[in-house]
Amino acid sequence: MKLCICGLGYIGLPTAAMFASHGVNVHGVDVNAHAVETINKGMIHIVEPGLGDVVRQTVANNMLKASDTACEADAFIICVPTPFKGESHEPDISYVEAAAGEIAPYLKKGDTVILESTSPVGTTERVAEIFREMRPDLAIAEENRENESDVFLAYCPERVLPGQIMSELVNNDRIIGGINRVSADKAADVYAVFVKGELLKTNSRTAEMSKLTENSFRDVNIAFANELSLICDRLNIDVWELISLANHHPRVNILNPGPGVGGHCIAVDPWFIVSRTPDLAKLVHTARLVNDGKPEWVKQQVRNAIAKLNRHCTIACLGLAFKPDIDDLRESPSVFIARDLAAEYPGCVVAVEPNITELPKVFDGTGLRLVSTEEALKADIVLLLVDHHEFRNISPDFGEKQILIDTRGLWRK
Ligand code: SAJ
Repeated sequence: MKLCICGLGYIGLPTAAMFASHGVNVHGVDVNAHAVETINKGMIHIVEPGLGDVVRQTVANNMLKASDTACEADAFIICVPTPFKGESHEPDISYVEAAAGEIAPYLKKGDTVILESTSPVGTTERVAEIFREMRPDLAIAEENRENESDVFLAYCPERVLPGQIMSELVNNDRIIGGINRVSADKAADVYAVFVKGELLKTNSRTAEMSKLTENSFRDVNIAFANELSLICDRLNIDVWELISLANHHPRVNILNPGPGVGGHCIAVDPWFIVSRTPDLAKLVHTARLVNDGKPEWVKQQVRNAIAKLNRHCTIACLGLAFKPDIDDLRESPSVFIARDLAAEYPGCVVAVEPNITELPKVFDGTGLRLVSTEEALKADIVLLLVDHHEFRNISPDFGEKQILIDTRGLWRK
Protein backbone atom coordinates (compact mmCIF):
# COMPACT_ATOMS: atom_id res chain seq x y z
CA MET A 1 0.00 0.00 0.00
CA LYS A 2 1.17 3.55 -0.72
CA LEU A 3 -0.13 6.24 1.62
CA CYS A 4 -0.14 10.03 1.22
CA ILE A 5 -0.62 12.06 4.45
CA CYS A 6 -1.43 15.80 4.28
CA GLY A 7 -0.30 17.68 7.40
CA LEU A 8 2.81 16.53 9.30
CA GLY A 9 2.10 18.09 12.70
CA TYR A 10 1.34 16.61 16.13
CA ILE A 11 -1.02 13.97 14.65
CA GLY A 12 0.06 13.62 11.01
CA LEU A 13 3.76 12.94 11.64
CA PRO A 14 3.27 10.24 14.32
CA THR A 15 0.59 8.62 12.11
CA ALA A 16 2.88 8.75 9.06
CA ALA A 17 5.78 7.27 11.05
CA MET A 18 3.57 4.53 12.50
CA PHE A 19 2.36 3.42 9.05
CA ALA A 20 5.90 3.58 7.65
CA SER A 21 7.21 1.39 10.48
CA HIS A 22 4.53 -1.19 9.57
CA GLY A 23 5.69 -1.65 5.98
CA VAL A 24 3.60 1.07 4.30
CA ASN A 25 5.31 3.37 1.82
CA VAL A 26 4.42 6.85 3.17
CA HIS A 27 4.58 10.18 1.33
CA GLY A 28 3.99 13.06 3.78
CA VAL A 29 2.94 16.54 2.65
CA ASP A 30 3.32 19.82 4.54
CA VAL A 31 3.30 23.49 3.57
CA ASN A 32 5.96 24.15 6.24
CA ALA A 33 9.30 23.93 4.38
CA HIS A 34 11.22 23.64 7.66
CA ALA A 35 9.13 20.59 8.71
CA VAL A 36 9.65 18.91 5.32
CA GLU A 37 13.42 19.51 5.41
CA THR A 38 13.75 18.34 9.03
CA ILE A 39 11.79 15.12 8.42
CA ASN A 40 13.76 14.28 5.27
CA LYS A 41 16.93 14.46 7.41
CA GLY A 42 15.35 11.84 9.70
CA MET A 43 14.69 14.39 12.43
CA ILE A 44 11.51 15.83 14.00
CA HIS A 45 10.21 19.38 14.46
CA ILE A 46 7.82 18.60 17.35
CA VAL A 47 8.30 17.13 20.83
CA GLU A 48 6.76 13.68 21.36
CA PRO A 49 8.33 10.79 23.30
CA GLY A 50 9.30 7.84 21.07
CA LEU A 51 8.60 9.64 17.78
CA GLY A 52 12.20 10.64 16.94
CA ASP A 53 13.51 7.05 16.72
CA VAL A 54 10.69 5.86 14.45
CA VAL A 55 11.09 8.84 12.08
CA ARG A 56 14.88 8.33 11.93
CA GLN A 57 14.53 4.61 11.10
CA THR A 58 11.70 4.93 8.56
CA VAL A 59 13.37 7.82 6.71
CA ALA A 60 16.65 5.84 6.62
CA ASN A 61 14.74 2.80 5.19
CA ASN A 62 13.12 5.01 2.52
CA MET A 63 9.65 4.17 3.86
CA LEU A 64 8.88 7.78 4.87
CA LYS A 65 9.45 10.85 2.69
CA ALA A 66 8.19 14.43 3.11
CA SER A 67 7.34 16.89 0.34
CA ASP A 68 5.36 20.05 -0.32
CA THR A 69 3.07 18.35 -2.87
CA ALA A 70 0.79 15.31 -2.85
CA CYS A 71 1.29 12.30 -5.13
CA GLU A 72 -0.59 9.23 -6.38
CA ALA A 73 -1.37 6.76 -3.60
CA ASP A 74 -3.83 4.02 -2.62
CA ALA A 75 -4.93 5.85 0.52
CA PHE A 76 -4.84 9.51 1.63
CA ILE A 77 -5.12 10.87 5.18
CA ILE A 78 -5.82 14.56 5.95
CA CYS A 79 -4.44 15.79 9.32
CA VAL A 80 -4.44 19.59 8.92
CA PRO A 81 -5.47 22.18 11.56
CA THR A 82 -9.05 23.48 11.92
CA PRO A 83 -8.62 26.73 13.89
CA PHE A 84 -11.15 29.49 14.59
CA LYS A 85 -11.90 32.10 11.94
CA GLY A 86 -10.01 35.18 13.17
CA GLU A 87 -11.15 36.28 16.61
CA SER A 88 -14.53 34.51 16.33
CA HIS A 89 -15.53 31.06 17.62
CA GLU A 90 -16.49 29.93 14.10
CA PRO A 91 -14.54 26.94 12.74
CA ASP A 92 -12.23 27.61 9.80
CA ILE A 93 -12.16 24.52 7.56
CA SER A 94 -10.17 26.20 4.78
CA TYR A 95 -7.07 24.03 5.42
CA VAL A 96 -9.20 20.89 5.01
CA GLU A 97 -10.66 22.29 1.79
CA ALA A 98 -7.15 23.15 0.54
CA ALA A 99 -5.89 19.62 1.35
CA ALA A 100 -8.86 18.10 -0.51
CA GLY A 101 -8.02 20.33 -3.49
CA GLU A 102 -4.38 19.20 -3.32
CA ILE A 103 -5.34 15.51 -3.30
CA ALA A 104 -8.11 15.61 -5.93
CA PRO A 105 -5.88 15.60 -9.08
CA TYR A 106 -4.10 12.43 -7.88
CA LEU A 107 -7.22 10.36 -7.10
CA LYS A 108 -7.90 7.19 -9.06
CA LYS A 109 -10.54 4.47 -8.95
CA GLY A 110 -10.36 2.36 -5.76
CA ASP A 111 -8.56 4.98 -3.60
CA THR A 112 -9.57 5.66 0.02
CA VAL A 113 -9.48 9.15 1.58
CA ILE A 114 -9.67 9.67 5.34
CA LEU A 115 -10.17 12.98 7.18
CA GLU A 116 -8.74 13.03 10.74
CA SER A 117 -8.82 16.77 11.53
CA THR A 118 -11.28 17.78 14.27
CA SER A 119 -14.13 19.14 12.16
CA PRO A 120 -17.63 20.58 12.43
CA VAL A 121 -20.41 18.20 11.41
CA GLY A 122 -20.76 18.03 7.62
CA THR A 123 -17.08 18.65 6.75
CA THR A 124 -16.56 15.17 5.24
CA GLU A 125 -19.59 15.82 3.00
CA ARG A 126 -17.92 19.11 1.97
CA VAL A 127 -14.75 17.16 1.02
CA ALA A 128 -16.93 14.83 -1.10
CA GLU A 129 -18.40 17.90 -2.83
CA ILE A 130 -14.90 19.23 -3.65
CA PHE A 131 -13.89 15.85 -5.14
CA ARG A 132 -17.11 15.70 -7.18
CA GLU A 133 -16.49 19.23 -8.51
CA MET A 134 -12.81 18.66 -9.34
CA ARG A 135 -13.11 15.04 -10.49
CA PRO A 136 -16.47 14.51 -12.22
CA ASP A 137 -14.94 11.35 -13.75
CA LEU A 138 -14.89 9.63 -10.32
CA ALA A 139 -18.08 8.72 -8.42
CA ILE A 140 -18.32 9.19 -4.65
CA ALA A 141 -21.67 7.69 -3.83
CA GLU A 142 -23.94 8.87 -1.05
CA GLU A 143 -25.11 6.61 1.79
CA ASN A 144 -26.99 3.47 0.60
CA ARG A 145 -25.58 3.73 -2.95
CA GLU A 146 -22.10 2.50 -2.13
CA ASN A 147 -21.87 0.08 -5.05
CA GLU A 148 -21.59 3.12 -7.32
CA SER A 149 -18.47 4.51 -5.58
CA ASP A 150 -15.12 4.80 -7.34
CA VAL A 151 -13.45 6.58 -4.43
CA PHE A 152 -14.09 5.84 -0.74
CA LEU A 153 -14.23 8.61 1.87
CA ALA A 154 -14.40 8.44 5.68
CA TYR A 155 -13.98 10.58 8.79
CA CYS A 156 -11.84 9.09 11.55
CA PRO A 157 -11.01 11.46 14.43
CA GLU A 158 -7.68 11.33 16.22
CA ARG A 159 -8.13 10.85 19.97
CA VAL A 160 -4.54 10.58 21.22
CA LEU A 161 -3.19 12.34 24.29
CA PRO A 162 -0.05 14.42 23.67
CA GLY A 163 2.85 12.76 25.50
CA GLN A 164 1.41 9.28 24.89
CA ILE A 165 0.73 9.49 21.16
CA MET A 166 2.87 6.55 20.02
CA SER A 167 1.15 4.05 22.33
CA GLU A 168 -2.37 5.55 22.09
CA LEU A 169 -2.21 5.47 18.25
CA VAL A 170 -1.86 1.69 18.45
CA ASN A 171 -4.06 0.87 21.42
CA ASN A 172 -7.00 3.32 21.32
CA ASP A 173 -10.30 2.29 19.73
CA ARG A 174 -11.02 4.22 16.52
CA ILE A 175 -14.35 5.58 15.30
CA ILE A 176 -14.60 5.29 11.52
CA GLY A 177 -17.42 7.21 9.83
CA GLY A 178 -17.88 6.34 6.18
CA ILE A 179 -19.64 8.61 3.71
CA ASN A 180 -21.21 5.25 2.81
CA ARG A 181 -20.85 1.79 4.35
CA VAL A 182 -18.19 0.44 2.04
CA SER A 183 -16.07 3.57 2.71
CA ALA A 184 -16.06 2.74 6.43
CA ASP A 185 -14.92 -0.82 5.59
CA LYS A 186 -12.12 0.46 3.33
CA ALA A 187 -10.91 3.01 5.92
CA ALA A 188 -10.97 0.31 8.62
CA ASP A 189 -8.70 -1.84 6.39
CA VAL A 190 -6.20 1.05 6.31
CA TYR A 191 -6.05 1.42 10.13
CA ALA A 192 -5.97 -2.37 10.63
CA VAL A 193 -2.30 -2.15 9.53
CA PHE A 194 -1.28 -1.14 13.09
CA VAL A 195 -4.31 -0.39 15.32
CA LYS A 196 -4.86 -2.96 18.06
CA GLY A 197 -7.94 -1.19 19.49
CA GLU A 198 -11.45 -1.79 18.15
CA LEU A 199 -12.37 -0.28 14.77
CA LEU A 200 -15.92 1.02 15.30
CA LYS A 201 -17.81 1.82 12.11
CA THR A 202 -20.52 4.45 11.67
CA ASN A 203 -21.45 7.27 9.26
CA SER A 204 -19.33 10.41 8.80
CA ARG A 205 -21.65 12.86 10.62
CA THR A 206 -21.81 10.67 13.74
CA ALA A 207 -18.03 10.24 13.71
CA GLU A 208 -17.49 14.02 13.38
CA MET A 209 -19.89 14.65 16.25
CA SER A 210 -18.32 11.92 18.41
CA LYS A 211 -14.98 13.75 18.52
CA LEU A 212 -16.66 17.04 19.45
CA THR A 213 -18.82 15.23 22.02
CA GLU A 214 -15.89 13.57 23.81
CA ASN A 215 -14.10 16.87 24.37
CA SER A 216 -17.35 18.70 25.23
CA PHE A 217 -18.16 16.01 27.80
CA ARG A 218 -14.84 16.71 29.50
CA ASP A 219 -15.29 20.49 29.23
CA VAL A 220 -18.78 20.37 30.78
CA ASN A 221 -17.52 18.17 33.63
CA ILE A 222 -14.52 20.42 34.32
CA ALA A 223 -16.91 23.42 34.25
CA PHE A 224 -19.03 21.75 36.92
CA ALA A 225 -15.94 21.37 39.12
CA ASN A 226 -14.88 24.97 38.42
CA GLU A 227 -18.35 26.31 39.23
CA LEU A 228 -18.34 24.33 42.49
CA SER A 229 -15.00 25.95 43.41
CA LEU A 230 -16.58 29.42 43.12
CA ILE A 231 -19.67 28.43 45.11
CA CYS A 232 -17.60 26.77 47.84
CA ASP A 233 -15.31 29.78 48.14
CA ARG A 234 -18.37 32.03 48.74
CA LEU A 235 -19.86 29.57 51.27
CA ASN A 236 -16.52 28.96 53.04
CA ILE A 237 -16.32 25.26 52.18
CA ASP A 238 -13.14 23.43 51.07
CA VAL A 239 -14.07 22.36 47.53
CA TRP A 240 -11.42 19.61 47.48
CA GLU A 241 -12.76 17.99 50.60
CA LEU A 242 -16.29 18.36 49.26
CA ILE A 243 -15.44 16.68 45.93
CA SER A 244 -13.52 13.86 47.57
CA LEU A 245 -16.48 13.17 49.89
CA ALA A 246 -19.09 13.39 47.10
CA ASN A 247 -16.99 11.05 44.93
CA HIS A 248 -17.50 8.29 47.52
CA HIS A 249 -21.02 7.98 46.08
CA PRO A 250 -20.87 5.01 43.68
CA ARG A 251 -22.31 7.02 40.76
CA VAL A 252 -20.57 10.40 41.31
CA ASN A 253 -17.17 11.21 39.77
CA ILE A 254 -16.49 14.96 39.86
CA LEU A 255 -13.34 16.21 38.09
CA ASN A 256 -10.82 18.70 39.49
CA PRO A 257 -11.21 22.48 39.55
CA GLY A 258 -8.24 24.45 38.25
CA PRO A 259 -7.29 27.91 36.95
CA GLY A 260 -9.23 27.29 33.69
CA VAL A 261 -9.08 24.96 30.69
CA GLY A 262 -6.17 25.15 28.26
CA GLY A 263 -4.71 23.32 25.27
CA HIS A 264 -5.88 23.14 21.68
CA CYS A 265 -8.74 20.69 22.01
CA ILE A 266 -11.05 20.91 25.00
CA ALA A 267 -11.27 24.71 24.97
CA VAL A 268 -11.90 24.74 21.19
CA ASP A 269 -14.01 21.76 20.07
CA PRO A 270 -17.20 22.58 22.04
CA TRP A 271 -17.44 25.83 20.05
CA PHE A 272 -17.75 23.72 16.86
CA ILE A 273 -21.02 22.37 18.30
CA VAL A 274 -22.18 25.78 19.55
CA SER A 275 -21.52 27.46 16.19
CA ARG A 276 -23.70 24.90 14.33
CA THR A 277 -26.61 24.76 16.84
CA PRO A 278 -26.42 27.95 18.98
CA ASP A 279 -30.08 27.78 20.06
CA LEU A 280 -29.72 24.20 21.34
CA ALA A 281 -26.18 23.89 22.72
CA LYS A 282 -26.90 25.80 25.94
CA LEU A 283 -25.06 23.59 28.41
CA VAL A 284 -22.03 23.22 26.11
CA HIS A 285 -21.92 27.00 25.62
CA THR A 286 -22.28 27.76 29.34
CA ALA A 287 -19.48 25.31 30.18
CA ARG A 288 -17.17 27.24 27.85
CA LEU A 289 -18.08 30.52 29.53
CA VAL A 290 -17.59 29.08 33.04
CA ASN A 291 -14.16 27.63 32.18
CA ASP A 292 -13.07 30.75 30.28
CA GLY A 293 -14.14 32.90 33.24
CA LYS A 294 -12.00 31.05 35.78
CA PRO A 295 -8.68 32.89 35.08
CA GLU A 296 -10.37 36.22 35.84
CA TRP A 297 -11.67 34.83 39.15
CA VAL A 298 -8.13 33.64 40.04
CA LYS A 299 -6.72 37.11 39.31
CA GLN A 300 -9.38 38.61 41.59
CA GLN A 301 -8.25 36.22 44.36
CA VAL A 302 -4.75 37.70 43.99
CA ARG A 303 -6.09 41.27 44.15
CA ASN A 304 -8.08 40.35 47.29
CA ALA A 305 -4.93 38.85 48.87
CA ILE A 306 -2.93 42.02 48.12
CA ALA A 307 -5.70 44.12 49.70
CA LYS A 308 -5.66 41.87 52.75
CA LEU A 309 -1.86 42.13 53.22
CA ASN A 310 -2.18 45.86 52.59
CA ARG A 311 1.48 46.37 51.55
CA HIS A 312 3.77 46.16 48.54
CA CYS A 313 3.64 42.46 47.59
CA THR A 314 5.65 40.04 45.50
CA ILE A 315 3.64 37.41 43.63
CA ALA A 316 4.98 34.01 42.52
CA CYS A 317 3.13 31.97 39.87
CA LEU A 318 3.93 28.27 40.17
CA GLY A 319 3.53 26.55 36.79
CA LEU A 320 2.81 27.98 33.34
CA ALA A 321 2.02 24.84 31.26
CA PHE A 322 -1.60 24.05 30.37
CA LYS A 323 -1.49 20.85 32.41
CA PRO A 324 0.93 18.95 34.66
CA ASP A 325 4.29 17.55 33.56
CA ILE A 326 4.36 18.86 30.01
CA ASP A 327 6.22 21.80 28.40
CA ASP A 328 3.22 22.92 26.32
CA LEU A 329 2.28 26.54 27.12
CA ARG A 330 -0.19 27.00 24.25
CA GLU A 331 -3.55 28.45 25.29
CA SER A 332 -2.57 27.92 28.91
CA PRO A 333 -4.76 29.74 31.44
CA SER A 334 -1.71 29.95 33.74
CA VAL A 335 0.18 31.93 31.08
CA PHE A 336 -2.71 34.40 30.71
CA ILE A 337 -2.97 34.82 34.49
CA ALA A 338 0.80 35.34 34.94
CA ARG A 339 0.98 37.74 31.96
CA ASP A 340 -1.96 39.86 33.20
CA LEU A 341 -0.68 39.97 36.78
CA ALA A 342 2.79 41.01 35.55
CA ALA A 343 1.19 43.86 33.59
CA GLU A 344 -0.97 44.90 36.55
CA TYR A 345 1.83 44.69 39.16
CA PRO A 346 5.02 45.61 37.20
CA GLY A 347 8.24 44.24 38.67
CA CYS A 348 6.39 42.25 41.36
CA VAL A 349 5.67 38.96 39.58
CA VAL A 350 7.95 35.92 39.19
CA ALA A 351 7.17 32.45 37.81
CA VAL A 352 8.47 28.89 38.08
CA GLU A 353 8.08 26.47 35.19
CA PRO A 354 10.30 23.41 35.58
CA ASN A 355 9.68 22.25 31.98
CA ILE A 356 11.03 25.30 30.13
CA THR A 357 14.27 27.25 30.15
CA GLU A 358 13.06 30.36 28.32
CA LEU A 359 9.86 32.38 28.57
CA PRO A 360 7.70 32.57 25.42
CA LYS A 361 7.24 35.84 23.51
CA VAL A 362 3.91 36.58 25.18
CA PHE A 363 5.88 37.69 28.26
CA ASP A 364 8.10 40.13 26.32
CA GLY A 365 8.04 43.52 28.00
CA THR A 366 6.11 42.33 31.08
CA GLY A 367 9.16 42.18 33.35
CA LEU A 368 8.16 38.72 34.59
CA ARG A 369 11.19 36.59 35.58
CA LEU A 370 11.65 32.81 35.71
CA VAL A 371 12.98 31.79 39.15
CA SER A 372 13.62 28.60 41.14
CA THR A 373 10.87 27.01 43.23
CA GLU A 374 12.89 27.83 46.34
CA GLU A 375 12.93 31.56 45.51
CA ALA A 376 9.26 31.57 44.50
CA LEU A 377 8.16 30.09 47.81
CA LYS A 378 9.50 33.24 49.57
CA ALA A 379 7.00 35.53 47.77
CA ASP A 380 4.24 37.30 49.72
CA ILE A 381 1.59 35.66 47.56
CA VAL A 382 2.23 32.16 46.24
CA LEU A 383 -0.16 31.27 43.42
CA LEU A 384 -0.10 27.56 42.57
CA LEU A 385 -1.36 27.15 38.98
CA VAL A 386 -0.13 23.75 37.75
CA ASP A 387 0.23 20.51 39.73
CA HIS A 388 3.63 19.51 38.25
CA HIS A 389 5.25 16.59 40.08
CA GLU A 390 8.09 18.92 41.16
CA PHE A 391 5.54 20.86 43.25
CA ARG A 392 3.61 17.77 44.34
CA ASN A 393 6.76 16.29 45.88
CA ILE A 394 7.35 19.16 48.34
CA SER A 395 5.36 20.35 51.35
CA PRO A 396 6.28 24.00 51.82
CA ASP A 397 6.02 25.77 55.12
CA PHE A 398 4.43 29.19 54.63
CA GLY A 399 4.99 32.02 57.10
CA GLU A 400 2.11 33.91 58.71
CA LYS A 401 2.67 36.92 56.46
CA GLN A 402 2.35 34.89 53.26
CA ILE A 403 -0.85 33.97 51.41
CA LEU A 404 -1.17 30.76 49.39
CA ILE A 405 -3.71 30.62 46.57
CA ASP A 406 -3.84 26.99 45.54
CA THR A 407 -5.92 26.61 42.34
CA ARG A 408 -5.18 22.85 42.16
CA GLY A 409 -5.76 21.83 45.78
CA LEU A 410 -2.19 20.54 46.06
CA TRP A 411 -1.06 22.15 49.32
CA ARG A 412 -4.37 22.98 50.96
CA LYS A 413 -4.11 23.14 54.72
N1 SAJ B 1 -8.37 20.01 33.47
C1 SAJ B 1 -8.91 20.49 34.66
N2 SAJ B 1 -9.49 19.58 35.52
C2 SAJ B 1 -9.53 18.23 35.24
C3 SAJ B 1 -8.99 17.77 34.02
C4 SAJ B 1 -8.41 18.67 33.15
O1 SAJ B 1 -8.88 21.68 34.95
O2 SAJ B 1 -10.06 17.49 36.08
C5 SAJ B 1 -7.75 20.96 32.52
C6 SAJ B 1 -6.26 20.72 32.32
O3 SAJ B 1 -5.51 21.36 33.32
C7 SAJ B 1 -6.06 21.35 30.95
C8 SAJ B 1 -7.37 21.07 30.22
O4 SAJ B 1 -8.31 20.75 31.23
O5 SAJ B 1 -5.86 22.75 31.04
C9 SAJ B 1 -7.33 19.95 29.20
O6 SAJ B 1 -6.54 18.86 29.64
P1 SAJ B 1 -6.95 17.32 29.41
O7 SAJ B 1 -5.91 16.45 30.00
O8 SAJ B 1 -8.34 17.10 29.89
O9 SAJ B 1 -7.03 17.14 27.82
P2 SAJ B 1 -6.06 17.43 26.55
O10 SAJ B 1 -6.50 18.76 25.97
O11 SAJ B 1 -4.62 17.25 26.83
O12 SAJ B 1 -6.49 16.22 25.56
C10 SAJ B 1 -7.87 16.02 25.24
C11 SAJ B 1 -8.23 14.53 25.44
N3 SAJ B 1 -9.68 14.36 25.37
C12 SAJ B 1 -10.41 13.77 26.38
O13 SAJ B 1 -9.90 13.38 27.39
C13 SAJ B 1 -11.88 13.64 26.14
C14 SAJ B 1 -7.51 13.67 24.39
O14 SAJ B 1 -7.91 12.30 24.48
C15 SAJ B 1 -7.84 14.18 22.98
O15 SAJ B 1 -7.17 13.41 21.97
C16 SAJ B 1 -7.35 15.63 22.89
O16 SAJ B 1 -8.09 16.40 23.88
C17 SAJ B 1 -7.62 16.11 21.47
O17 SAJ B 1 -6.66 16.10 20.65
O18 SAJ B 1 -8.78 16.41 21.14
